Amino acid sequence: MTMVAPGVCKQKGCQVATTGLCVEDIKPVERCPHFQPKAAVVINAPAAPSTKTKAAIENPLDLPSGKELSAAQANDLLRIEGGTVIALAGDEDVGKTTLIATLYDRFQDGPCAGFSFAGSETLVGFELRCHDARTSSGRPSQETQRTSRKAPLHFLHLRVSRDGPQASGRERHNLLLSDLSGEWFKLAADKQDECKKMKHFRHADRVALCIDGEKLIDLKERQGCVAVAAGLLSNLLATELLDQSSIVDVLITKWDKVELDAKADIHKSFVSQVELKLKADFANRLACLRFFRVAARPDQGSSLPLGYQLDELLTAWLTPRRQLPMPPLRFQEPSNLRESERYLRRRLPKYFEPEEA
Ligand SMILES: Nc1nc2c(ncn2[C@@H]2O[C@H](COP(=O)(O)OP(=O)(O)OP(=O)(O)O)[C@@H](O)[C@H]2O)c(=O)[nH]1
Ligand SMILES: [Mg+2]
Repeated sequence: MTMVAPGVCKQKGCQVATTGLCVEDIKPVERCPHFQPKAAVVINAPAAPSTKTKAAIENPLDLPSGKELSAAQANDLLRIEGGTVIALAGDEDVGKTTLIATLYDRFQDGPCAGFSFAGSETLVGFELRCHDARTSSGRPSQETQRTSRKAPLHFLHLRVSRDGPQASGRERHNLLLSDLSGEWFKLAADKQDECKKMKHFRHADRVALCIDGEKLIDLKERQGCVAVAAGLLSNLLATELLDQSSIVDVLITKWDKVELDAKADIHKSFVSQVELKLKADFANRLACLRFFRVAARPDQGSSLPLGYQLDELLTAWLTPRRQLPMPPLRFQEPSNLRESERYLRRRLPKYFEPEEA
């Protein structure tokens, strides 16, 4: 209910504040020189529920959705438990999301690469991604929903474990896999300004750059898809999101399509040439550049198993990386440096001018 208090009057005997009537009988009361209007006051109106209250009613414990982790949530998990971050990259439809979903699916039948499933903070997200590929979805063919370009960067999480060295109990590892629409990678391959936005690459332990095997066997498509992969690597290096400490795995996806093609041998030799060219152009600018031929979800006619080569990939991803040797000093250090300055010079020598000979 809304009531408006009329105002007050200083005149002796005037009860305008309670009756609304002027002692001088001036109408309307606002015209009386002694009348002082009050600000309109809303009394007894039920308070509109704040958005916070509404959210608290819908999700009283503020539980995570289980669909995916934001970059901030992934950071929190890494800070508390540690883990390995894999930044997936590659053009639209190359098979990034399918690879993530199949990695989870592989654990449904038992251990994978010696590791057992030990939980996930994004179970709902994995199940949603796997659903369309399963017969229970009622779809005639295996499909994965396209990742929306509007979806911000997000991560899927797998916790795996295996017996550690004797008496040390079970080892547990967290794997965080980024999922981002291929449209962003196409832009990033084209323009360095777009590439700069992909800051998560700087913090990734490994990059998995996917090239579409189905396009590599198509004469009209193959040069274009190699150009996107090379452009992306080149821009990630130029923008210093990757450098000589980065590990990049190039994944030739949908390998079942290559194997099934009538001209498989010719296509395999083209793929080998592509791998050699990428190695020649980029290997010495990275800590490691390796190649895997994978089929996350082979077509039904293929003899390749579900998740072909994913065990090898998982082993590589979960192997602790070797400590990089300290880069050799390229110049004489001044003797009066503080220890922190000495350390900076060793770690980031490119930011210091070499001493005059
Ligand atoms: N034959 C075959 N098809 C595959 C394989 N992996 C993925 N696909 C199919 O390729 C299509 C695209 O896969 P996605 O995983 O959605 O590709 P994406 O890279 O995530 O695409 P965006 O989200 O658009 O960037 C889907 O229809 C998959 O079923 C594979 O190993 N073999
Ligand atoms: Mg996707």
